[in-house]
Order: sequence, then C-alpha cells, then structure tokens
Amino acid sequence: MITRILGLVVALLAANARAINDPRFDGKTGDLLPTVKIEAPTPASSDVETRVWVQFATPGGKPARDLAADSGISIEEVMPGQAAGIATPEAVDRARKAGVKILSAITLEQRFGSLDFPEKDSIYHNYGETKVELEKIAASAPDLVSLFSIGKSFQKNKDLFVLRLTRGAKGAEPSTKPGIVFLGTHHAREHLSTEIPLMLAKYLVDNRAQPEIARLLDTRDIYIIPMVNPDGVEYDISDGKYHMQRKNMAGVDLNRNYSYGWGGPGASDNPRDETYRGPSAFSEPETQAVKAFIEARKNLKVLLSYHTFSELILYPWGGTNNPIDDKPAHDAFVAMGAEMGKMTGYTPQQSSALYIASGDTCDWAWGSALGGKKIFPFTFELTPKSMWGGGFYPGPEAIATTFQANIRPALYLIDLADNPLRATRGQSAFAVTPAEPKAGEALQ
Ligand code: 0X9
Ligand code: ZN
Repeated sequence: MITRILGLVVALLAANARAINDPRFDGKTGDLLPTVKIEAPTPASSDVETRVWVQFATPGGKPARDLAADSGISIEEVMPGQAAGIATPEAVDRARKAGVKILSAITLEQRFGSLDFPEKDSIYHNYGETKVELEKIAASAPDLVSLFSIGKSFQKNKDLFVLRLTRGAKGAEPSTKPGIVFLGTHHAREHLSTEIPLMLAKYLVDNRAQPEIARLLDTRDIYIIPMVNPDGVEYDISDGKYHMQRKNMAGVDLNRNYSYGWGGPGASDNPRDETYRGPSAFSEPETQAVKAFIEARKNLKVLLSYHTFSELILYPWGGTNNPIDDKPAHDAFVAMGAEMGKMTGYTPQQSSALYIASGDTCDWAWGSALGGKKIFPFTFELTPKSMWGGGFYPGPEAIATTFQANIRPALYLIDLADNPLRATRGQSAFAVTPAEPKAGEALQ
C-alpha cells in the first residue's frame, strides 16, 4: 500500500515536472484564453473499491444459492457444498442475516490482484476515481455544476454520470441556452478519452472567473459524460495489466450500436468481432442512456465524442463516402475542422475517409437525433498519432499535453453552439484567426 502511495506521489511529481517543462504550458495559447491553469488529475483513492470476494456454504444446494443471490451477492462460482461471488459488504451482511453461512470474505484486490491501472499509469482515472473526481468538481462550484446519472451500465452496478456546467439551471432542469455535450470512453481501452473531458470540466470550473469562460458558463449549457463504457474500462484494467478491451461487457461495440445506418457496412453481425454492432440498434443500456439523454435536450447543438488514437478530427458521414447534402452545414464542418486542426495539429476529414463504419454516435447525432434539428457532431481521435506513441496506452505524460492541445477546440465548440454556421465566417472568439467583424455585425 505504502509503495503504491509513494508510486503515485512520484508519478504526480514527474507529470507536473513534465507539464511545467512543456513549452506549450506558457499560458500563451491565445490572446483571448485565460492563463492556462492545469493540475494533474487527482491521484487514485485506494478505498473506492469496497466490494469483496465472498465464499459461502450451500449445504442445501440451490436454495442456499438463491438466498445468497437474493441478498445481492453476484454468484460467480458454484462448487459442491459451497459457492462464491462478488458482493458489497452490505450484501454480505444481508446474506449473513438471512441465514447464509459466510466462509470467507476477502477484498477483490486480494482475490484478483490489482483492480486498477498498472502502477505507471495510476494517474489515469478508473471508474471509482472518476466518480470521486466528478463529485469533487460538482461540490467545488454548486452554483454552476450539477452531477447526475443517466442510467446504469450493462453490468448494472455502475452509473453513467453526467456533469452539467451552466449558470442558472441545475440537474435535469430544461434550458433554452445553446447546448453542447462531450462524451468519453465509448471504447474501454481509450482511457485518455476519459481524462480529457474530465480535465475540461475542472478547467472550466477553475477558470470560471476569467471573463471569456464566465461568458460561456453564463450563455451555454455544457454537458460532460466522461465514461460511456465504465464496465469495459474496469475490465480493461482488471488485474493490473491491460486487456485491450474495446466493447462493453455484453460484447457490443457501442460505436456501432446507434440507429442511423445501423447494420450497414463497417460493422459486424458476429458477436465475436471487435466491431459487433449488437443484436439491434440501441440494444445496449449505455447507448440507450445517451440516446434518451440527448433526445430530452432539444437545446443541444454540438457534440464531441472523444476517442483515441490517430490525431484526427472527424465529421459526418461515417457510414457512407458521400458528403452530407446540406451545403452550408458541410462548409461549416470543413471550416470548423480546419480551425480545430490548426489548434491541435490533428488532421480534419470526413469520418468515412478513415474507414466506413455504420452506427456510430456522430452519424446518429447528425442524421436522426432531435428529428430534423441537427446536432453538429465531431469524433476526435486523440493522441498519439500512431502505435509508436503508445497506441491506446500512451502513458501518463500524454495526459497534460493532450489536454493542452484540446482546450481551445473545446472552448471554440462551446462558443459556436449557438450557431455553428458562424464558423464559416470565422466568427468565434476562440478561432485561431478571429474574423474582422463586418459593418453592422458584432462578434458574438
Ligand atoms: O472505429 C471507431 O469507432 C472510431 N475509431 S476507434 O479507433 N476509436 O475505434 C472511429 C469512428 C469514426 N467513424 C467512422 N469512421 N464511421
Ligand atoms: Zn474509439
């Protein structure tokens, strides 16, 4: 335990030192941007996971197992005369009181080894740490931030959290302010895609007094869903080494499970495949939750789904090589892509130029969500550029630099949420080269 805490401290110090030495950490990312204040993510809280591996006697066979299951123990192993499974301490207590003879209860870490990131990557947030971090952010600015769950994961024991940042509306209260949603970790192994939206939330709160950030918080409705696939994330790190898990724990690729174009090319109907689309569109609790969340908020105008890796900025369509047939919108996607490309060094392109894939978040957001009222969606493939940079596991040093590159595009998109078509005229306070206002037309 002590070694683990020492390791965390060393990792944090190292990450800070790297951040400070990074030439991009000079606060000069743009005249209109506040001085960048970045803190390393909060280190692991080792007491988040309290579930235990419990063994209990089953003298009568199935009735004893039923009793245990009914008390909340998820039974994983059945042997003659006994069984074992995973449970919260409360469930163990309930089972004991109900008459189940508990033989032993040990922590999941004792049973399975570490339930966390490998030591070198412990700065990344697992599910429990993400929850704690979200709670901290919400508690630090209750006038601006609310935290709620939009549903449970497939395994039913994890919440799909949403952090909402706006002045004047709380929780699920409707708002007519232009809205934007940031999503992370549809794909379990893409852990950096949890860190970036999490850091964005903290950045907005920490810098809320800066006039430009205050303006965004006053006039926009900002939603952050940092972990769409928490079951997969936890499995990916479940024994101290990575499992290269992509799908949710029902074995479905969540980024092939949305309804627009579902079942089309670039998505598999074979459950064993990595890109299995699921038995039907929106078959999964995770995508159902995102769908219901978005459909209930007609004010959403922009969506950014973070993935890794390749350093790309992708816009619809993804399921066909045809461009979208709305010319002004297409021009806006191209303009936004180019602008954000300059900010990040990432390459902007139509999603299908990477490869055709049907049923992804963005095609649905553009093609079907909110009926005809289209949401401007982007997929960002974050750092690294290639497998040489660590692929899905680029290490702790990737977090701060990737966030640094991604602040400005996030602010730019938040700003444009009132009318993304403004991008075509270069009109955003966060554009790299803000447009000169035309006569009689003030910059918004
Ligand atoms: O394949 C995906 O779901 C995304 N790439 S990843 O490596 N993160 O898995 C890209 C989705 C982009 N959309 C389409 N090409 N349709
Ligand atoms: Zn992905």
